Amino acid sequence: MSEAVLHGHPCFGGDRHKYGRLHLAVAPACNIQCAFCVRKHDCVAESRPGVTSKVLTPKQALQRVRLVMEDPKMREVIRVVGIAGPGDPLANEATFETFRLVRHAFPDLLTCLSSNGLLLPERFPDLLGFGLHSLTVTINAMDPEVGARIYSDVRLHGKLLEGVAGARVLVANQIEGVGLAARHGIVTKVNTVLIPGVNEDQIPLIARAALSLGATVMNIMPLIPQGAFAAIPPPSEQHLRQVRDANSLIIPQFRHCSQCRADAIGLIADKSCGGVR
Ligand code: CLF
Ligand code: SF4
Repeated sequence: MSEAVLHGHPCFGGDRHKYGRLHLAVAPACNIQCAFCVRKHDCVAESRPGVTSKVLTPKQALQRVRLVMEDPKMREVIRVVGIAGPGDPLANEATFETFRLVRHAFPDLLTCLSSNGLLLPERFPDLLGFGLHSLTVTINAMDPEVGARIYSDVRLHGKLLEGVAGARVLVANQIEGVGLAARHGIVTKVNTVLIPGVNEDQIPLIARAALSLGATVMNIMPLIPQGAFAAIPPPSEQHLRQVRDANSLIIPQFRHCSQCRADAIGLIADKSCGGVR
């Protein structure tokens, strides 16, 4: 990991008490359905991925960056501009336009994107085109049979792929995408949702794949039970710690994730940092 990353990016080992991120919620559409995902576009009370107060256009997003960076306190804190939803960033053209606008106006801010990875291989040239700095791919299974329990459908090029067929394509594209990004010098992280009783046995397989593909860090996050997985109890803190500890023998673990909203702003440790200011 480069010094700039270590010091500046709170989700990649940078000082999370000093440096923060600004999420731009420009990406409402998604191309898969995860069993634990419920997206809301009007919620200021909930703080979790998939939630935003408002979906912004690329121009509104740039305006938001300008407003935030006018505040001297925020200017001290914000190092990263991230797009992480509320849907999948790569499934929304607005993501690319927003990054182009922000890169041009604020070349010193690190650009960061979080995706399910389905479109990574085909959209990778566009990410290289505007100089993406860091990438997160959420991989919850390596085995498509397990993936089929987590992803009810996958939509690619107008085709609906259900069950194992969809999961197989998704996993293949995630693997190809992580490898591409790491080989091109993009700092890459793999996020995995720990879903008790569903994907525990997959996690070491994901960790080994992430390491061999060139990812720098893994982030194992607890399930937030909702949607089709609403009845699954989330892992206890002790369970989560055990899984992180075990997998830290394979690849470094990021342990400070706040499972941010799509419009979060400020320090990742600050749970009140979501919502439009
Ligand atoms: Fe945002 Fe994600 Fe970039 Fe960080 S969040 S797009 S890598 S700038 Fe960070 Fe938030 Fe956890 Fe994500 S704490 S949910 S890992
Ligand atoms: Fe929700 Fe993200 Fe899964 Fe899409 S990829 S269904 S936005 S969790």
